[in-house]
Amino acid sequence: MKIPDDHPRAKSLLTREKLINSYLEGIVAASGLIAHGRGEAFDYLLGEKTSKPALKAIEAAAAMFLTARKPVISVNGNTAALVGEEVVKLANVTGSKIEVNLFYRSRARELAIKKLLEKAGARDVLGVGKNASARIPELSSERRRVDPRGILVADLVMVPLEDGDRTEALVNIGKKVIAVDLNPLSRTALRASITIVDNIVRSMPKLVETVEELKNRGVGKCREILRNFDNRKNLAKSMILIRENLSEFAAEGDTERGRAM
Ligand code: PTJ
Repeated sequence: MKIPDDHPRAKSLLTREKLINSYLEGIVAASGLIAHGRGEAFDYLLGEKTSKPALKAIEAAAAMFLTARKPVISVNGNTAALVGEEVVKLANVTGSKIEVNLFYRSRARELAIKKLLEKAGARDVLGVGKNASARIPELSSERRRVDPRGILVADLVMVPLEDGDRTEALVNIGKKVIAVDLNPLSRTALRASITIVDNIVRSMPKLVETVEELKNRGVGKCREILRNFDNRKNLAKSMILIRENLSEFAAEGDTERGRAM
């Protein structure tokens, strides 16, 4: 179906279309469509733009990438479908590895995601087939299967659009975790070292840009940014923003009612 360019929600509808097509191509899991709907609801409450706390988290995430020794970007179906190209760009500018890690793991989906990433320019996609031979302790889901050259030995793992249990397990085994999650209340958001509460479609290009800018300012600057970043405090700011947006919407409604009365 052609989405009219002048539709007020054209952007959002195009993103949905992308996910549906990727679902039909075997990249996105059926649950991934539901997960996106939950994200959309939070995005609405956040005003559908990259907020100040999100920008702060993006800056901290860029600093963490630039001071990491073995960073890995973990890719699931939704991430591949929505920002496959940006994942490859981010890996290139940060020297990160890319690893496929799926909750609903199947050989067909692993291969479809690998193909998509390779088409976007990735050279070595980890975590596919027998390469996901290591296990993360404390995890019983399919997410426990990792690549011994990637997540297993990483000091930093980026986990966009994650479901809570793995973030907790990764933190418990001493890894730093960067999450991207529109829900500031999720277990992933609360347990990650840095949580970017923003739509991945907006935040990934911004993260690439920020890494490129910060690269020229040296490791000292990165360390200073990280020293001054507090994830829980920053998450609280996203929650306050939702509250303020709701108050504003409610106040507008009240005025309308007032005028009508
Ligand atoms: O590809 P697989 O097999 O690994 O499965 C991936 C899904 C997404 C199905 C799986 O990880 C899952 O079930 O995730 P959850 O528990 O639904 O969590 C996904 C989180 O991502 C939710 O908190 C959503 O709010 C958030 N989210 C959804 N879409 C976006 C998002 N955050 C940022 N940008 C989005 N576009």
